[in-house]
Amino acid sequence: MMNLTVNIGVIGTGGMGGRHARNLTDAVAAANIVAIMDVDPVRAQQVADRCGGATLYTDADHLIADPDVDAVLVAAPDRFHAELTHACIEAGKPVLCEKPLAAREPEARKIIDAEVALGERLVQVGFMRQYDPAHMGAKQISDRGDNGRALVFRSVHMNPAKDEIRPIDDVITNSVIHDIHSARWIMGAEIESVYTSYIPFSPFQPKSARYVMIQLQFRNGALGGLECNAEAGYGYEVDVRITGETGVVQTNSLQSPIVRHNNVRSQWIEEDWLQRFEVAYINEAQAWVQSIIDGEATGPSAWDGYMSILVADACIRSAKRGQPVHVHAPEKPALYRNST
Ligand code: ISE
Repeated sequence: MMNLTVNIGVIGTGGMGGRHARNLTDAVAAANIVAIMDVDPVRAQQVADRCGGATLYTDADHLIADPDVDAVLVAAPDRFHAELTHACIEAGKPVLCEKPLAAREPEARKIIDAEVALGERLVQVGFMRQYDPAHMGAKQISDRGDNGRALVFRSVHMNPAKDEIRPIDDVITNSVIHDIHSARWIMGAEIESVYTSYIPFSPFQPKSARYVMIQLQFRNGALGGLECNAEAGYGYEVDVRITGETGVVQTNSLQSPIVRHNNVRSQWIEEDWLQRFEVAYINEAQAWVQSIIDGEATGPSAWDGYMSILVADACIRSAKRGQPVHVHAPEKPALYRNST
């Protein structure tokens, strides 16, 4: 049984890392930030000041090795997630790693192998939709069987416009990765094959993707459809819809009130994921801290992170080939028997 306070080191203090640091300071019980790392010392200092002070690092390995750090939150750029998570496992420290767990399947496989060799789960992956009340409610109703067997999963993921032309690999591994996890988690089934279609930002940038549609076939015979707009332009929306034998359950997850005024009915749409999933991020971090105190990892595991990347890699291959791609998944290690 750990102490009733978890001393946390945060790696990466950009938008996501800064929000996690704020949540751990203001909203998560039994959490105490003792160390912060960022290559930008000014930003790291600003976040440390916001969190009431912390030891500052510019080298992540030094933060991970700090004896005062019980657990690590990784919110560095995606390309560093796998090596940092692996370093935490080597140090025997619980880690909440933002998605994706890795940029590609082989890196994620190494993390699975390291946890299996250790014989203990230390990794939770930042699939925070699993802690979103709207998603949790939809899964609970679907699991309860109110609509009979779940036949079809659909997700719609509308991203605000960014001032960048995103390659399809990035859209899938950085954005659609959430939808892939939601599909596996809500349906409680593995994905057998994928078929990706997409619209590039322009005909002159054929490897870019502004709109991605992915058809899924699950191993249990269910179907899925993922839609991700990388350039919605009007705001940020994420919703899921599960069609069963006798009915449909779907989230209606705009959080703001509906306003009627001057013969107009309006509803403000969240600007980004930090606003839309504000509660989910707090719930996610609280569950992570509690799992550390309880000494038992919970939530999205390294296996969930691995399987999402395995499917994402298949989605990318399907986009490039223009044909369906089978997902060849290895046997799930016993360590993850309670995982999705
Ligand atoms: C971002 O990194 C997130 O994780 C958001 O949840 C997702 O909606 C967005 O597309 C990603 O870029």
